[in-house]
Amino acid sequence: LALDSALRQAIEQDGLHVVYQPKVGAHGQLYGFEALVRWDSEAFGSVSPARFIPLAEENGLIGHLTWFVLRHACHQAATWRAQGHGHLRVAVNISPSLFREKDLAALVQSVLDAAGLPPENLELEITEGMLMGDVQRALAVLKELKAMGVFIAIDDFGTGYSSLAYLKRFPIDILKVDRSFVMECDLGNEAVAITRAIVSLAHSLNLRVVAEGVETASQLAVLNALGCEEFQGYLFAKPLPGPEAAAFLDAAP
Ligand code: G
Ligand code: G
Ligand code: MN
Ligand code: NA
Repeated sequence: LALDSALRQAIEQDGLHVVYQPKVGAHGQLYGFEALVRWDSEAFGSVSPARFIPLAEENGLIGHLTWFVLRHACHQAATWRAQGHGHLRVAVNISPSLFREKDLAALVQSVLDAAGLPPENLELEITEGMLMGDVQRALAVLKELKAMGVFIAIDDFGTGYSSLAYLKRFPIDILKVDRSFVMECDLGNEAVAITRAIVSLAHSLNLRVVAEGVETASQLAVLNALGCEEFQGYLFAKPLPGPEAAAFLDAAP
């Protein structure tokens, strides 16, 4: 069995699962979770999404895969909501090809309806690259999603080519500072200057800032001093299976 056929099978037969990585404030308060897909294949072992997401994009499977993750994430968020955690946002990564090809707003609306989840509990993470290319289309899709009440975050920010002028045109709520800057922000090199510039740009546009890939207390101290609102990374928790995420939730202040 080839990897792509195995992936197709896994997607069709619920062979994937979703894990949840917390996003917290400086005092440990919980804002939400990022949903990340996982695949433990019988034939190939545990395959990284860095490998199978591009494969899904090439093979026309990304729509199905994203629908799977969205359904699981929204169902999970609806469960947490019913348990009294109505303020939590669950974030789902949206691939460029899906963003270009499918009616994303309709897909998202149908999943929200089925899960009975209010739109403000859902955040979509897109990358800077999606705002390039067909700008009019990107703008139209994002406006539609915004009008529904869903939150929009720009993932891996700082690695693409967005300019300030560009960002201002799009209805965005959140910037996620790429891990490559977070990793070096306490080393006294240019990473801290870049991170400071990103935070200041974000705040001038009234966006919240999430630092991703925070691994050490020293990074956290720098990022907190720079004004980042939310933190995500191994310092707090790895991506957790649903039940462990629930335990993390119960332990949060
Ligand atoms: O979870 P991990 O760090 O292994 O993810 C590797 C890459 O795969 C990251 O770029 C992440 O954004 C991406 N990824 C993980 N889950 C999903 C998903 O559900 N959809 C999409 N499009 N990308 C994902
Ligand atoms: O591209 P995106 O930002 O969605 O990718 C998130 C990826 O980063 C996930 O695969 C997740 O497992 C990984 N990740 C999350 N926190 C950390 C961290 O603190 N350190 C490292 N090295 N990777 C992380
Ligand atoms: Mn992400
Ligand atoms: Na990222």
